[in-house]
Amino acid sequence: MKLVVAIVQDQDAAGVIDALVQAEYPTTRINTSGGFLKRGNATVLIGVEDDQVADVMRIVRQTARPLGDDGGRPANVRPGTMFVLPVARFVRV
Ligand code: 2BA
Repeated sequence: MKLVVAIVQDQDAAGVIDALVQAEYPTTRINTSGGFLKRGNATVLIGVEDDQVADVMRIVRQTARPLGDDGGRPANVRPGTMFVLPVARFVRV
């Protein structure tokens, strides 16, 4: 299992989450801020099986606003930044 940590721009977060939920991926949104610009962004946590990681990353890529369509985003900010972490244990109580 892997945890995908996707940092996306505030204005894109709802669309990214809607697309992930539509595809039946569980998501948790944390409202965060970038350390450099100190502007609000959103961190989306998605815990999935290894073979689902590529699909999750595809959905984030496709639904976060592409470069060139800034939607108010500063030019140097990418649509998304993703980390893929191994999950040692997943427990639901
Ligand atoms: P921020 O830290 O507010 O960074 C916003 C943008 O400012 C970055 O866009 C980058 O273009 C620029 N930037 C960041 N640090 C810089 C520095 N030390 N010197 C010059 N320019 C700098 P992105 O790279 O697209 O990052 C967007 C947001 O994603 C970041 O917001 C941060 O919240 C997160 N992020 C990016 N890389 C990260 C990493 N390695 N670890 C943790 N969070 C990261």
